[in-house]
Amino acid sequence: MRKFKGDELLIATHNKGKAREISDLLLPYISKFYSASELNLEEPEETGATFAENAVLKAKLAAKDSGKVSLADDSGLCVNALNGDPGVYSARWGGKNKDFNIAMKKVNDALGGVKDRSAYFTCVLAIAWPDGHVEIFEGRVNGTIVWPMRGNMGFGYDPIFQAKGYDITFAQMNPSEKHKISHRAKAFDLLVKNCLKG
Ligand code: ITT
Repeated sequence: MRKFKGDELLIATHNKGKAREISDLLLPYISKFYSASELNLEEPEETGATFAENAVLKAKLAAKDSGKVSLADDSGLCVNALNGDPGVYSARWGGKNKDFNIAMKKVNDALGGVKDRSAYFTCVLAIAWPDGHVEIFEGRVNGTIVWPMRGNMGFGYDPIFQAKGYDITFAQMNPSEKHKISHRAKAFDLLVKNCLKG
């Protein structure tokens, strides 16, 4: 596995909520971050059929366009009774305006009266070097879809996701609490252990 030895990293995301969480999680390890939007990098079309394909596509393109080692995150909410939807389409369920109130309502409406409201968030991180080398890591957190929405922290689907063993949603948790258990935090643990340390 290739180690990242530099101290500058490009975060290949145009999602502000994600960028905030990623910089929180990487703060102890990286001294300088760039973001894809700050460098005016084009937002690629996510044509992959899986989280891993999309994460690799985003990281490789950013590394090629910027010449910097780039980290991409492809993530989403998978609802078991909906056969894993919205899944890789999680961002797209918010429509053109990325309105997650609409997306969350769509999830709840699709569930209707179904008893099984189990779901998980997944996060695949891809770190790509300008020479095309890539490493990938995945994290998941299991939980339940709740309704109505609760809380105003976090981003995306956080107001309707309650992790297993908790009675508050991700949007009701302080960021430091979410960072202890989230799908993103788990993927980051693997990234740090395998690529950033030693
Ligand atoms: P980039 O591709 O530019 O990173 P994006 O928002 O398009 O931004 P994705 O394609 O990975 O990112 O879509 C993931 C969606 O899943 C994202 O828009 C959120 O709505 C949702 N999501 C991912 N992680 C989440 C989290 O921790 N809490 C709530 N929602 C999350």
